[in-house]
Amino acid sequence: MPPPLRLHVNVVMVDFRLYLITDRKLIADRYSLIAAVRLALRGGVKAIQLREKDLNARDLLKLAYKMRALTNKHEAKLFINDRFDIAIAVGADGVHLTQSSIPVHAVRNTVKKKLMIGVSTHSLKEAKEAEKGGADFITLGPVYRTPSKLKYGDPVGPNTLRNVGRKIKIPVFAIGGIKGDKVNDVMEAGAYGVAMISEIFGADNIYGKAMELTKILNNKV
Ligand code: TZP
Repeated sequence: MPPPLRLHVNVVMVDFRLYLITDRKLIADRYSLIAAVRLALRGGVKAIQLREKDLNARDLLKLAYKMRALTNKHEAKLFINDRFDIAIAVGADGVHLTQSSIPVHAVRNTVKKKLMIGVSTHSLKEAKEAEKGGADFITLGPVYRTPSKLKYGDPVGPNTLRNVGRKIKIPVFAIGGIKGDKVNDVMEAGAYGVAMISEIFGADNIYGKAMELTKILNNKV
C-alpha cells in the first residue's frame, strides 16, 4: 500500500537541496543573467529564484518567461521573488515571499496548490508564522555574515538554524554567507538545503562551482 500522502507531501515537492538566487549585477561584466543561470543549470542546480528587485513588472515578466523556458529545458524549478502574479503568468513552480510581501496565508488562499511558496525568514517567530500560513519551505538567515545583508545586523548563526529546524516541519534552507566550506556545517545543524547567491555567481567558473556544490550536497542526503 502506498504511504499516506500527508506524510510526504512537502518532502516530495521540495526535491532540491541547492537553491540559486539570482543577482544579475554580480555577473553583469561577464555574462547575461540567462547565460550565467544556464551554466549553473548545466552544473546541476535544480532550483532558481529570480530575484531582480530593481526591475519593473514588465521587464521582470519578460525575463521570467526566458527563465521559465531555460529552467524547463533543464527540468529545474523556477521561483519568482515576491510576485505571485508573475509566477502564475509565466507558469513558474512557485513564488518566494519576503517579510514585506503579501502575507503567506493570503497568497496561499489565492493560489491554492497552483504554486509552491517559499518564505524568507530571519527568526523562529517568522519561521513558525510562515509554516502556519502555508509555506512549503523557508530560507533562514543570514546564517553567516554576508556583505549584502550587513545593514540588518548580526547573522543568526548555526544555533538558530538548529533550533528552527527542530521546531518546524517544513524544509529549512540556510542562507547568507554560505560557501562551499560551510555546507557541511549547516547541513549538520539541520538545514534541508542551502540557498546561495555569491558563492555561485561570484565564482570564476560558475559551471564548476555548481558541480562541486551539487556533489557535496548529494553526498549529504
Ligand atoms: N537573504 C538572507 S541573506 C541573503 C538573502 C537574500 C543574501 C545571500 O547572499 P549570499 O551571497 O549567498 O551570502
